[in-house]
Amino acid sequence: MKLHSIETVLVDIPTTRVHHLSFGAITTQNYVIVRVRSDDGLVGLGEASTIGGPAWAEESTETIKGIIDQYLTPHLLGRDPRDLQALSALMDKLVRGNRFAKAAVEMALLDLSARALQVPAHRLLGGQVHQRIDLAWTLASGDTEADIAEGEAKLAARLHHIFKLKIGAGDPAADVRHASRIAEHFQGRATVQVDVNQAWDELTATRCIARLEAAGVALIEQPVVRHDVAAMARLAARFDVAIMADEALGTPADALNLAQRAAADVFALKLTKAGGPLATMKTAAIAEAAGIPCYGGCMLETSVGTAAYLHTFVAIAGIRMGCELFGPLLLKDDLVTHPLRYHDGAIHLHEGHGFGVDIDPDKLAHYRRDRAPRVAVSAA
Ligand code: MUC
Ligand code: MG
Repeated sequence: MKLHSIETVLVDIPTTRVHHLSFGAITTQNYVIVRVRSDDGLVGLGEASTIGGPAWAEESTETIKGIIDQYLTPHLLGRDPRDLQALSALMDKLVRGNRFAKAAVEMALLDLSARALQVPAHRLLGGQVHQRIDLAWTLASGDTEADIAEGEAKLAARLHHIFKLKIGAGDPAADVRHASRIAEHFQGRATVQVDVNQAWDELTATRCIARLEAAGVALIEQPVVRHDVAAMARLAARFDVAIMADEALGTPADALNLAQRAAADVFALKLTKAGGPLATMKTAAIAEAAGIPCYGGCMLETSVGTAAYLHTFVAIAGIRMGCELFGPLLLKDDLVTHPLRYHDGAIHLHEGHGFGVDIDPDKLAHYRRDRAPRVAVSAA
């Protein structure tokens, strides 16, 4: 079997509401959809999702597409897509960094390989250890009472019992009041955690985390800038509340560094920031060796990327802190013929070969950027 073509399509899909993060507010999510085809006509799907363009990490959908088209595709065509390890190593040799781009391609190669072998993608990663994964929802409307109402609706629908709040955009004291009010409101009925997305310095983090911990917040995600591993280690040592590494944890080498320095109690895994499913599995192995539990993070993927993440996460025993694969639920529309199933506070695996999802051609035609230009990000 040989790789015949690699197609990259830029897609923009509006969100159901404004999503506020420490660095901006999102009304539209941006994607690169990767479609690889083999010489015998099979198709594999991958996706790179960015939040706020290059505001969360360095890559934007435009750079991802450029890297794939210009620097990866010419070297991958003609190769056997089932040589996942070899092609992953080749991509690392050809392109330094740009892990979102490589992840999207590797996802598509994995999907294609699994379809060729007529097995679910998780089989190629060692098989499924989780039947379901608890599913967090992110409350980020920018308004405390609106967040509480949204959380109540999610609880009533039995969709979620873990809520993540996005804070760090404004006055830290106001953020603490906002998060404390929500944590106290849902106490005993839902778990509340916060994602600061690198917004605080260590002093601010020390003061705020003490108050968040007292209010019952269960987990603090990426409180300080990603390179300040020393500050994360001091915070992790100082507080009982779990400190989770997100932006600080990209590669398996980052995982090793964080583990050796005891700089995080929990690792947030994401296929894109790691560089693909294989690097995510390596990161999870380091976490397991270090006794660090993992959380299944997301970048607000469509059902394409979400299915890729899910097939990887169900194969990782160390995912014990739930996941946030709710991207499709925050989008006004999706790209696949059969969206993923959500119920009883969890996301459930699709049956089928590969990732088990197929592109709906009408949806792709409607949302692809070269047919319908859309605004990417609005300022906070
Ligand atoms: C992040 O930093 O975890 C995923 C969902 C969300 O609301 O933000 C993210 C990215
Ligand atoms: Mg995060």
